[in-house]
Amino acid sequence: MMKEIFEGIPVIPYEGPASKNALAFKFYDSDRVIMGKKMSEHLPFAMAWWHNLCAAGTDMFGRDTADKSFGLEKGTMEHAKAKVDAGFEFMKKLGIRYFCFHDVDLVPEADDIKETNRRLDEISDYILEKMQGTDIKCLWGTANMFSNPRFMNGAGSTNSADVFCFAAAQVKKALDITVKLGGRGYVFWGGREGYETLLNTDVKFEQENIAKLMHLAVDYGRSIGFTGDFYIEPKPKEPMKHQYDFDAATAIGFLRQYGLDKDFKLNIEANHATLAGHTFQHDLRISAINGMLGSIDANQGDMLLGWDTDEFPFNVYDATMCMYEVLKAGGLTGGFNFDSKTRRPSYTMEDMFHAYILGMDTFALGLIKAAALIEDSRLDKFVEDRYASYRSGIGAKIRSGETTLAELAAYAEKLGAPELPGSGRQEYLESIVNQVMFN
Ligand code: XUL
Ligand code: CO
Repeated sequence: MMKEIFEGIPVIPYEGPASKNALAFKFYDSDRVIMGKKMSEHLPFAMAWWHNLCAAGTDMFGRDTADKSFGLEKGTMEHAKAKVDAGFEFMKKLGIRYFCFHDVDLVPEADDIKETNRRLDEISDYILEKMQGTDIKCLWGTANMFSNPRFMNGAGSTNSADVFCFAAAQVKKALDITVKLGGRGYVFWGGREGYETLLNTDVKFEQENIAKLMHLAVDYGRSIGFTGDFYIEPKPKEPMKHQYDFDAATAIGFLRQYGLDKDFKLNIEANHATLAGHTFQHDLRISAINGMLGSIDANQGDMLLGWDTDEFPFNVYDATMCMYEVLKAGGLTGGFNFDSKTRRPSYTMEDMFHAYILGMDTFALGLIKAAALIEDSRLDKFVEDRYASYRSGIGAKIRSGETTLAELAAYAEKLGAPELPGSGRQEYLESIVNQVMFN
């Protein structure tokens, strides 16, 4: 039997809202049926390899606080395997069925890409072995094309054709591994695809090249049997001053302009949406109404801080509004990846579990409350009634396109002046939300 890594931490049980046990779920009850589906099906949670198994609390002002060596020397293949062991033990104890990875989260990057790829073959064989007899799979994979100095000017958007080829090589290998591990999706987060100053940048040229890299990825992915979705993960800033995939609307426009919209959907991250000056719900809605809501990076930012803090989701209102969008969109083809990290002072192994229990319970509560809001139906009814004037008469003609500007102008002149459009009733609707949240 393999040595237990998270000693003293049991399989996390569901104990219900009254439990005071720190290592138990209070709301995430995997088999509970909500609107005809089990919670575990509504909420395909994923562990982010980078934050959970790699990040150790380093920030710009200080080194690691957490020990993620798992008893082995970092930077070795033994340590890479220990991370796999730790990851699988962690997921099993929490009942998590998916993981997400960047290529270089899995293995230490070598100087020569051939050696990095050999290491990726070795580790993915090992992961496959660990997957056997479990229901754990890959949610999505991606290539880290932002940490290595060669990507300082971007990957697809780089000024160097040689660097572009390195990006292509990493995408190819990350796709191979994603397919090998049964991945549902493949993500392009823009990384350094953006610019610092227009004085040295040809924006059109760079965007065309990003699209070229994505087309090449789609062609290659389909050729090796990848049937899942490709995703863009929008983000407005960090690390570049201006990122090309600013928000959902920008990314959708880009995908359509370059003919990528059949193969791509979006992976919406809460903290990225708020950095773009939107609510999380806004970017989910924009994705959903365009048929492009694919997957979610579940985290939250801090409104007092202007950067990507990647905190574990705690805000139940936001999680409720997220699940409201997800339920209305008919669910996700992807899942909920905790692109979240424990705070620097939360450095113990137990904190890793507290963090996931918090995140999973927050989304479970969000699911329960979103279903209750839909079943309550007062919000839906209000929105339906609000647009009633378009269901008959001149409104119906506008909707069906059977009118002209001249006809509408004549109608308005006959009217003299319209009545006010009706109260938006925001405060009333917010009180319904509170009533449902705390009934
Ligand atoms: C960065 C971020 C990434 C992507 C994957 O802000 O969210 O971790 O999710 O590259
Ligand atoms: Co993310």
